[in-house]
Amino acid sequence: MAKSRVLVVGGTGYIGKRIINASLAEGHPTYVLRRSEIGLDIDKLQILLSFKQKGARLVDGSFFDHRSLVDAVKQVDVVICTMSGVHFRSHNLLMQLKLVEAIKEAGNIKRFLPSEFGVDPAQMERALEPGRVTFDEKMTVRKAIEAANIPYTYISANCFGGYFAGNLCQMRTLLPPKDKVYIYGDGNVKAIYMDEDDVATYTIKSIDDPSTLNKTLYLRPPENILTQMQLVEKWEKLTGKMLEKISISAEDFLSKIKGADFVEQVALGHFYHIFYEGCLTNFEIGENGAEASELYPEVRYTRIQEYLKRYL
Ligand code: NDP
Ligand code: GO6
Repeated sequence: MAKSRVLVVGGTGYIGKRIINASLAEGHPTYVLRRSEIGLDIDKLQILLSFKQKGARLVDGSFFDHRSLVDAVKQVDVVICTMSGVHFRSHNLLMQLKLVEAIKEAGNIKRFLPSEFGVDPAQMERALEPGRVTFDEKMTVRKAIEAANIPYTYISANCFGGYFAGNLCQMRTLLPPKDKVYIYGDGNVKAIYMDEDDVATYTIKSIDDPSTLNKTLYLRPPENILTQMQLVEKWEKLTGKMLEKISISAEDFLSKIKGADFVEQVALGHFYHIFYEGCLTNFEIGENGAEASELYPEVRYTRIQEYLKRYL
């Protein structure tokens, strides 16, 4: 079977870059949207040019030019969107509705992967304000995809290591703490940590796979399902140094939402659901889901122990 042609929208971003690399590595003809809005963003342009050097094809287009999106989509078989969530107070994710419209009109797309890559929004009907905006927007996009009968796969990637593991789940820093570590409650709720390159590898594996058609692919590699205490222990073993542990009650944690800026309010809600409620692990994968490390056992996923070594 010929390798499907892949278009990545949002390719210069954190997870998008890795998806382009994984797509090229798997031998897919890989196309990247070059948005006309990038203007003088020289770093973005250089990243795009570096993709071209590695064999990707750049396609000019804009979310404000419907025709350009339709033309871009017509050149490929699979579209992967990796647009950002909420870094500022803008409804970025809803921009994807324009992409859904273009895919619907083009009519040729065999698989669409919208920008998901985190908590499964379908589990988050009772999520806190304002963090729930990310889940609500992802659900709005899902509804549009399904109403248009576009074949899809949703990737639930759980916690990117860079935001959650390297910092031992501390907020407002991406580095491991040196002396004391804040523990959410008793630190015994299970979360799931992912190397970002593995997120990209599993994502690309899924695009031509009939068993992920119209399903959610959960990334739950068994050895990376850990409580916060287990994660901290792994770091302590690596460094040979014990950290002072300070437990934060759920109540104290929630009280921080008031007065925080918007991005922090969103993040506080997300951290609450993950580390107090256990929203990543408190449900079984059902009929409409599949688990990545079971489907693709040939992928040698990065153990969090190895991931943490980068921070030594
Ligand atoms: P980034 O913030 O890195 O942004 C990705 C891309 O979004 C940018 O490169 C840009 O595309 C595009 N973009 C941003 N603003 C606009 C706009 N106004 N119009 C059009 N395009 C825009 O995204 P991430 O990689 O961090 O996030 C991707 C997904 O992953 C999101 O759904 C997010 O919720 C999820 N996520 C999950 C995490 C986890 O721990 N599981 C952690 C972080 C994110 P271009 O390249 O064209 O300029
Ligand atoms: C990552 C962040 C970390 C924000 C998800 C502020 C969507 C998801 C796990 O954008 O709000 O400290 O699932 O001080 O479905 C942000 C968000 C993380 C990054 C969470 C995310 C995770 C988005 C912070 C901080 C480390």
